[in-house]
Amino acid sequence: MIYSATDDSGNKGAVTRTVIVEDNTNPVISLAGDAVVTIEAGESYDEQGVTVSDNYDTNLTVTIDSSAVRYVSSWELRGDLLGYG
Ligand SMILES: [Ca+2]
Repeated sequence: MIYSATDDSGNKGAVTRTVIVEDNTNPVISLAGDAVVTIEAGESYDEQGVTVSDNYDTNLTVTIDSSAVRYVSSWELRGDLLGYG
């Protein structure tokens, strides 16, 4: 922004202000549904999705990393319960 002033003799002074706009606020993402979902083996999984919002952006990109999906067999569950897992 440039601010300027002119006196009655036509002398002019000016000063500039630089405004830096930053977005340092992370988007807020929330699960729709429970954080832990248990399904029967062989059944399909219905993705419940997420809701996202941001302080500035409206065209947010949501990605899903399915590498965190873990199949737990009943044997593993038994092992966990018995302290072998
Ligand atoms: Ca933001």
